Amino acid sequence: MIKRFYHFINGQSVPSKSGEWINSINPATGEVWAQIPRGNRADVDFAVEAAFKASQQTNWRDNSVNRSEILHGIAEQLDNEHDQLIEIEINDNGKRIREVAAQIAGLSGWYRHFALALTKLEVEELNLDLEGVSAHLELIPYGVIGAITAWNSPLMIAAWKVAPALAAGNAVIIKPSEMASASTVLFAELLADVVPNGLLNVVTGYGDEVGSAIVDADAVKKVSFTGSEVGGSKVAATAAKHVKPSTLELGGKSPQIVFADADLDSAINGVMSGIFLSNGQSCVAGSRLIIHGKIRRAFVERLKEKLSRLNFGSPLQEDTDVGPIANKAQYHKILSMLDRAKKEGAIITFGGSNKNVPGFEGGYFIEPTILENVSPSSEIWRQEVFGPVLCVHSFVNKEEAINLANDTDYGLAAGIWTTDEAFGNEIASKIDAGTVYINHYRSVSACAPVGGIKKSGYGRELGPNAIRDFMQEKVVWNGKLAVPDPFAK
Ligand code: TXE
Repeated sequence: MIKRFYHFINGQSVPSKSGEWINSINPATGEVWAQIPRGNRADVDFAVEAAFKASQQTNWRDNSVNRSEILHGIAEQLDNEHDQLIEIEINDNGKRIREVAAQIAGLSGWYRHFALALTKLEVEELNLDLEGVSAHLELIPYGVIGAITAWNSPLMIAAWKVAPALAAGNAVIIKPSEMASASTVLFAELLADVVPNGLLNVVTGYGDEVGSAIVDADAVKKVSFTGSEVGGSKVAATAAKHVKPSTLELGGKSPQIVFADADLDSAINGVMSGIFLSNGQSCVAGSRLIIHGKIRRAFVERLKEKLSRLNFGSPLQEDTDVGPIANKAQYHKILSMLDRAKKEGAIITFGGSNKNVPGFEGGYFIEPTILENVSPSSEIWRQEVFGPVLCVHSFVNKEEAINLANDTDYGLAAGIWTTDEAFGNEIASKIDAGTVYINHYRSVSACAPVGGIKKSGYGRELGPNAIRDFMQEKVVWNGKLAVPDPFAK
């Protein structure tokens, strides 16, 4: 039975006005398991109208409804219902249950964090260098926020946008990826009795139909986007046309730099988790291993040995190590990039092909892959693969390591492995990236901003300013002295 999901607008599940549907394919089997509405501008207009109306309610804007309590309510509902969301997200994007369960169990934490952070937002008195006046800063919500998300971690990416945006007093319209929309729709439905109508809406469909219409809508005053560089640059262009801000969290080509003094067990595990968890379909995937020449051979041999023990299978199975790639387009993109890499001279020293997994013959499985002899000018070294592909390059000194790491259009994350803490910090200060990890990889916290430099995007999510980023500043001046005649002679 193919399950149908709907848009969620103004507290109700509604089909698309077009009456058209998009098939959701289960990447483990290659079969259609659900359908989502193919939204259009009319659906977006409907959602924008509802969101605008909801965002203008005085008790929401001035927080007399207690937004913090509503966020706590979201967290509680997520804790009660998270099991339902896990399987649905896996059906859509094929991520392993161990990873998805951990992510979804953690969702309530993001909402609770912002419920608390909201209570600490205050009207700020400004310290002026002027006499006879005082001024204070008020923070006002934008109104309606457009949240456009990607297929790799739909609910976690949504949480990073929805929680602070609601905390700030906005209404939100989420456009999940057409490749993995179901969990976001169910999430909104589960909150029907928790979040007042119109404040949380989901419109599904294609980026150039629904996504672009959201960015183009006058009442949408800010857009937060996670996805590809191409999508992000279109979003930014449309947003600029309307003079509205956008935050872009885009791709990466993150380096993992391993120095000769590194704790090799940790470094190997860190490099593995950086690139092979989620099949490398993670914005911070540590896809370039830059390693001291002295330890390279032994390091790669140990990596290969560990990879050879991983078992492929259903992402719903607890003991599966490698599930499918999230969708057919991504599967073909990875395989064709591997083909071109070989033509450019890279040598595949592990994996390199698709994988036939018994019982899942229609699934999109690819072997974890290690490429050596990779030229720093080749496509595979420079472009984001978003797949389980690790490119290896050695260095002889720290200057070469830093140059290799920074010679990229991206700047999302980087890993540094060394037992010398001061040296690690010195290298970190020279790496161009929004996040640098020393002797671990992948931590995220609501207290630490996430985002990129260069073509990895701009603006930040999470961190101490996350709620303020969804608000605008207004300065209110108070005169304390009689105002003199400006033309007095
Ligand atoms: O991204 P898209 P895709 C990278 C990764 C991957 C590639 C393509 O390299 O191979 O992007 O993935 C919406 N106006 N990342 O095709 O198309 C789209 O519908 C408004 C990195 O999924 O950018 C979806 O909801 N919206 C990334 C979202 O944007 C538009 C995670 C992302 O889709 C739009 C995913 C438009 N014109 C992919 N065009 C990361 N940083 O983690 C598309 N969309």
